[in-house]
Amino acid sequence: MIDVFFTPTPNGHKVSIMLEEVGLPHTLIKMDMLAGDHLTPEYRQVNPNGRLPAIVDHDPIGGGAPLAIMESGAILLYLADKTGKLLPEDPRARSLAQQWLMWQMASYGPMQGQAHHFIRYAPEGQEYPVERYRKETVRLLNVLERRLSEADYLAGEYSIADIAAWPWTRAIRAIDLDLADFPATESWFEKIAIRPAVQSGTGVKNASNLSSARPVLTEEQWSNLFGDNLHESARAAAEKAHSERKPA
Ligand SMILES: N[C@@H](CCC(=O)N[C@@H](CS)C(=O)NCC(=O)O)C(=O)O
Repeated sequence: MIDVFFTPTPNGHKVSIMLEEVGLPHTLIKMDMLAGDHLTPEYRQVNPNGRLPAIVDHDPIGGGAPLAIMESGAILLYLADKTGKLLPEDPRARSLAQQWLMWQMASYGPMQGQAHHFIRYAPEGQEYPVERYRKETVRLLNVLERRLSEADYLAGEYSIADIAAWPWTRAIRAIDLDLADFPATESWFEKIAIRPAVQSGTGVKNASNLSSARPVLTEEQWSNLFGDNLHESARAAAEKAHSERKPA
């Protein structure tokens, strides 16, 4: 059994979709980020970075004690390893899957994540970062569009690279971008959206239904997501670990 520390965001959906695709039994532990569930010392034992998602595999590859894994890309690689599914065997296709997975983890997710922050959460009127991150997201969508114009899937066949990029492509609607401007990406998106594992992993039949409303947060919720509570939890964890360090 695998515990999934889960929130229904693009990074969370990568893992819930993957687990449905490979058919591994799992328990979703719903974490309320607004309430600061991710800031506790207990959760930091699972994910030292204090972010979501993370998993704990109680029956890990190689046996032994339960294994905690952070970072959605590392989780996808681990689950592919564990099941022998969705990471091609062929060395070229395997490398392509890894390349596009790293591209999503290093660029497509983080740049778009910043666009979401400045468009939907930061104080309004900050034109430069809004323009910078929305344009960077459009650039990355053009990179995706080029690739998907020459191949049906990112690695040639459906793989963890598509599972990583799909939820972030779904999210562009919330920053007022239109998938219709990227036709090859749109047809790839629709093809994946009707997969049963994607529908059960996201809990929705219509992947296009994604709100772009600007959330209204209390001060406490803001602090848990972006402010002092978030930063203090990381500082306190480092201080505690330092004070418990054994002399060399
Ligand atoms: N690179 C990480 C990013 C994780 C991440 O930033 N997750 C967001 C939710 S999608 C989060 O935990 N936000 C809470 C916070 O920033 O404190 C991954 O792919 O797992």
